[in-house]
Amino acid sequence: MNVEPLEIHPSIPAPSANRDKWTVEAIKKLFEKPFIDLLFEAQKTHREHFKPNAIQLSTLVSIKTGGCPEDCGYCPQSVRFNTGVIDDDLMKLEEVVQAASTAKANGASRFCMGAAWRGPKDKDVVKVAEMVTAVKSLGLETCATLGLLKEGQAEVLKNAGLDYYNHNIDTSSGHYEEIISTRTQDDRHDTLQRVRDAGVSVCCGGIIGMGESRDDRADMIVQLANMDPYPQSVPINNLVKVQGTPMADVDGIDPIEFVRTIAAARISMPKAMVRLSAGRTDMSDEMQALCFYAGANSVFYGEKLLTTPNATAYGDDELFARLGLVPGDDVAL
Ligand code: SAM
Ligand code: DTB
Ligand code: SF4
Repeated sequence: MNVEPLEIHPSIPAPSANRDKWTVEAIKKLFEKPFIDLLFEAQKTHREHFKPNAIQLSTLVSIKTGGCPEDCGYCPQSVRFNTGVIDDDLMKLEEVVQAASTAKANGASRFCMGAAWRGPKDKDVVKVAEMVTAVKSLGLETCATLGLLKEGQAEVLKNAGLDYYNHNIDTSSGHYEEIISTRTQDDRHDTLQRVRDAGVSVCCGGIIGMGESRDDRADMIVQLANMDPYPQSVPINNLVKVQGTPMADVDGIDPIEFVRTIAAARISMPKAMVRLSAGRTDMSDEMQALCFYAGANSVFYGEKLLTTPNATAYGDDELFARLGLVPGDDVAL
């Protein structure tokens, strides 16, 4: 009997080993482990793929500040909240190059350009593309976070030399609507797909400490870990509570629970860079050390995040020296 070869429609994605690999139950089981066991497993996983004492440094710059039409409840740059952030137009190319040169001289290996847009217009993308090319020519890895991307925009950035695009899912699917109403999480997944399709590496994570439950944290990690492929870079932010935002007075996260979240990210996304991102000013050195032990191997380095203060470079240098952590971009085995 003649059997016709099975024709797979080109629009149907090929089966993937990663899709649906993790369940919320499996991630919750990780969270429920005794702390020492969880950290040991995370550290073992970490050592299979990364040098245990290496840390990568990224520096952020806000290339367009404030006046954003979106209503992300955590964000000091939303036009809807009175936070005292002073709006600023898109930075000039020379200013960005200057900031990137300084970041490089200070030891950063990745430079991330953030803009307070819902998403860029095509003419904005052309300008950011010029910045990307100029920053890349300094020998830095490039990252941009510009909001939702329309068709074709990721390709323009890729052609300019963009290495990473940061776009976070922020929280669980269930908690999301408590935080943001002007864009859905699906909108974010669409942008992430555009980034992947253009061949740009994905930097995607979220924020902890926004009043979410452990189930929410597990759901967020599952969404990240089941991306196909999972993000190359996973920023885990501790909410920076900014006066004037709806999240200014939310109860903070238990530090041990935060460390557990880092460990769950490391175990479920073994080869990703896990970045201990915003919110380090509220963390003790000991908490940060636990995060590094749990598998975080990157931080934002420099006095400022986008609009809020970061841990100081001086304090970080001291902390890395105390812990024997060696900054550099060569962190993978
Ligand atoms: N406007 C673009 C967007 O939202 O996609 C890019 C910049 S936005 C500031 C990038 C990310 O920073 C947000 O998705 C959020 O995860 C994080 N972020 C913003 N404000 C924060 C805060 N107060 N604390 C912690 N993370 C924050
Ligand atoms: C990410 O996950 N965290 C960074 C970066 N990606 C763009 C932003 C943190 C912003 C903290 C609040 C501020 O400084 O405005
Ligand atoms: Fe705008 Fe981004 Fe802030 Fe949301 S997180 S308000 S999109 S700058």
